[in-house]
Parts: sequence; structure tokens; C-alpha cells
Amino acid sequence: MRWWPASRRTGRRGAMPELEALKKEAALRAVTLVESGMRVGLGTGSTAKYAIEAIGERLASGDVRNVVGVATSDVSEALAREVGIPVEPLDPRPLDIAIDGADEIDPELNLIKGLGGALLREKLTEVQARRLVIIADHTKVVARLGEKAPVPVEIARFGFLSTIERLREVVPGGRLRQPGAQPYVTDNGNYIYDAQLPAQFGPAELERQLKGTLGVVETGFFLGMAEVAFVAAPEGVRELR
Ligand code: ABF
Repeated sequence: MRWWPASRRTGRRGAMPELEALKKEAALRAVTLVESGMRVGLGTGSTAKYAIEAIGERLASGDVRNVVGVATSDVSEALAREVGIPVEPLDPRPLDIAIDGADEIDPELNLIKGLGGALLREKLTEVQARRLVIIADHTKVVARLGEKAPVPVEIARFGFLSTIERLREVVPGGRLRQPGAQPYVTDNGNYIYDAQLPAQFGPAELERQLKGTLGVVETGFFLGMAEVAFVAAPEGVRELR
């Protein structure tokens, strides 16, 4: 079975066993929503990995039939194939459901995603899902976005140094940093930089400013997209809506 880092960019290894068990619980709860004949958006990350594996198991057991996956990264596509989920490319048809992890979940179910490096394909896929179902452990729940994580910004590789300069004018305090020793190259051949967020800011306004910056391809703000989040904690799985 493929080894799946918790985050392809930060290289954070799989979390402690009990946290992994919680992530798996959240994933299994979400996968109960998958029905025969569905087209399912398959997320990226160590929590989404459990959902992909569980869908594969339900297909193998005959519990569901004719489920097709649309993957949000090369890694999730490879895992889907490995567990026997037929995979199709994203096309204009709506998806019945998409199941994915997140880096932060606020009380309004606004999300920061993309520290796994797949934000562009995730957003392109998940915006076409009738239902976006988020799965996470309790450490991802925050009172406000930016509390624990930066927001990743995918930028075109061509002229990226100029884009970085433009971004430094937009990001509060100009706090923009490369996530590692080298720029992280996404599946789409773009770079990802992380924008540190201040205590007070408006996510929708900042998203508009970032997206309006020449050279920016997409951001890790997923605002108003999720229908429900299954969040696993030691006391059980909570359903946040
Ligand atoms: C994907 O997986 C990304 O949007 C997000 O950055 C990451 C979360 O990773 P993990 O589930 O491993 O914490 O959903």
C-alpha cells in the first residue's frame, strides 16, 4: 500500500496513531453517503486517503456498484486505481458528492485547504459537486481562519518573482513565504507560496484581492463551499453544518 504523507508539502509524517484512528472514523462516516452509480470527487491528503480506501472496500464487497471517482491529484488518482475505483477525468457533468480533508474549518464551514499541494484541482473538482463533504480530526477546527495555518496561494511559474512582489503588496504585512527550501511545484506545474494571515482580516475580501493579483492562479480559501464537515474527536464524530 502506498505510503501517504500527511502533507506532501510540509512532509509532516502521519500523525500519532490515535489521531489517525479519528481521521479514519470521520472518513468512514462520510463514505456512508456514497451510493451506487455516484460520481465522486476524491480528495487529497492523509484523511482523504481513508475515504478512498473505504470506497474501494465498498466496491470490492459489492456494497455499492458503478461508482466512478474523479481525482484531485496524481497521488489520489493512483490510490483510487490501486483500490479498484474506476477513475474518470473532470468534465462539465456535476459530481454527486466530493469528499476531502481540510487544513482549517471555521464555524461557518469556511475552509483553508491546499497545504497538501492540490488546491487548484480540488477547487476545480469540488465546485462541481452537489455536496462537498469535509472530513477531518478535531485539530482542524478553528474559531477563525488563519489561527493555525497560512493560506496557500498557487502562482504561475513564469515570472513568479514578479508575482511574489505584487503579492507582497496584497498580503497583510507582506508575510509571504516559500513553504520549503525549494518552491513547491504542483501537479499543474505551478508554484505554491504560503501567505501568513493576521488576527483580523476578511477572508472574502482577501480572496478577492489575491485572485485579482496578476500571476495568481488560485488560493486555498474554500469559502461557502462545504455542506457538512465530519469532525472526529476522542468523544466521537461531530457533524458540523
Ligand atoms: C487536502 O488534504 C488539502 O486540501 C488539505 O491541505 C489536506 C489536508 O491533509 P490531511 O488530511 O492529511 O491533514 O484536503
